[in-house]
Amino acid sequence: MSEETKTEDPGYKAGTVALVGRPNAGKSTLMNGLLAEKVAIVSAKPQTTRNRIVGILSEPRGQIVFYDTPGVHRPQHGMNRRMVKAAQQALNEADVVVLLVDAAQSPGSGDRFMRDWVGQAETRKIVLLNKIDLVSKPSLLPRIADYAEGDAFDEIIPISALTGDGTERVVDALWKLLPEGEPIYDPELVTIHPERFLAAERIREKVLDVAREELPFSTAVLIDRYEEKTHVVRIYASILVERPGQKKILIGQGGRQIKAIGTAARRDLEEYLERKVYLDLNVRLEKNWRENRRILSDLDRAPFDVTLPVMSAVGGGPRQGPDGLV
Ligand SMILES: Nc1nc2c(ncn2[C@@H]2O[C@H](COP(=O)(O)OP(=O)(O)OP(=O)(O)O)[C@@H](O)[C@H]2O)c(=O)[nH]1
Ligand SMILES: [Mg+2]
Repeated sequence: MSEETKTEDPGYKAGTVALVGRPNAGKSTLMNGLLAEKVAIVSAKPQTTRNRIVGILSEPRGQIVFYDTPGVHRPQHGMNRRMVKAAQQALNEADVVVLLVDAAQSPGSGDRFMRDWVGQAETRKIVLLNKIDLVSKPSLLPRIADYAEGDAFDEIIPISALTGDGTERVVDALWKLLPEGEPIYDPELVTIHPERFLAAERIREKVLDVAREELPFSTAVLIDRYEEKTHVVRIYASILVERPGQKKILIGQGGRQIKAIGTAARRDLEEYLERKVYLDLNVRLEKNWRENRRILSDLDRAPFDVTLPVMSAVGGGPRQGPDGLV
């Protein structure tokens, strides 16, 4: 950062905030809402976020660097162990931890686990009771009392990440808890991830929109080739599946399903990249990819690595031919 962009303001705050919680609690929705920009993908399916996603909020009073994290769950695959580890690491590294709770679901053992897990963190912490647009106010009272017990949390704030209700209070509370300091990133940035990763995420979001049963958990998107021209971006991506039956479902009768995914993804990408997008989707069978170290390490690096080789995907070799040309 150049000298000129540094702030001399002694009151300037800067720090990191980890958003953690169970899958589907609304972490990504909240981060996007606070940034007023779609950085993280969102879906009604649990376990949507798979890596730490960085979102940057810069204001005259300071900079908040958010870590959106994968929902914490009992991991049954290598991929899921990495997801939970990513959440743990973000929690360990952040200046402030924000626990999101889905207040529209009745409390259970998963919520108690999260409360204790976050409660033990040696940082300042806030708990947010999210989705209050779906619940009656009185029903929140016992939950607020529950989180107030033991004084583990600095604040307990009911919000709706979807409507924005209460979220201003969250930002005010964060400013209070964050340390003074220099901006961590260039205040012009809203995220640090390469476009090609965010493009892959947006494609995966469209897959999640249509996928059912096991499919959401068994798919991943790898960018095989990403070519940027002045007026067009050409994206060649593989959607990984684990079983032949899943490939069939994702392609659909006469290619209908993959075409619908491709059309929705292309529209979204054109809006995001502000250019025409040529999108080639290829459904690829990779048995047990969720245990495959090479694929997992490629997927781990993708959010931060702009120098991934053009054909980063395992299996290598020529593409199987486009079955999702749009
Ligand atoms: N009604 C309502 N729905 C919400 C709210 N916040 C999030 N949602 C919905 O809850 C679902 C999950 O939201 P996400 O933001 O993807 O949740 P997440 O915590 O990031 O989930 P993972 O990435 O799977 O851990 C989506 O369908 C959102 O639209 C809210 O305040 N009210
Ligand atoms: Mg998420």
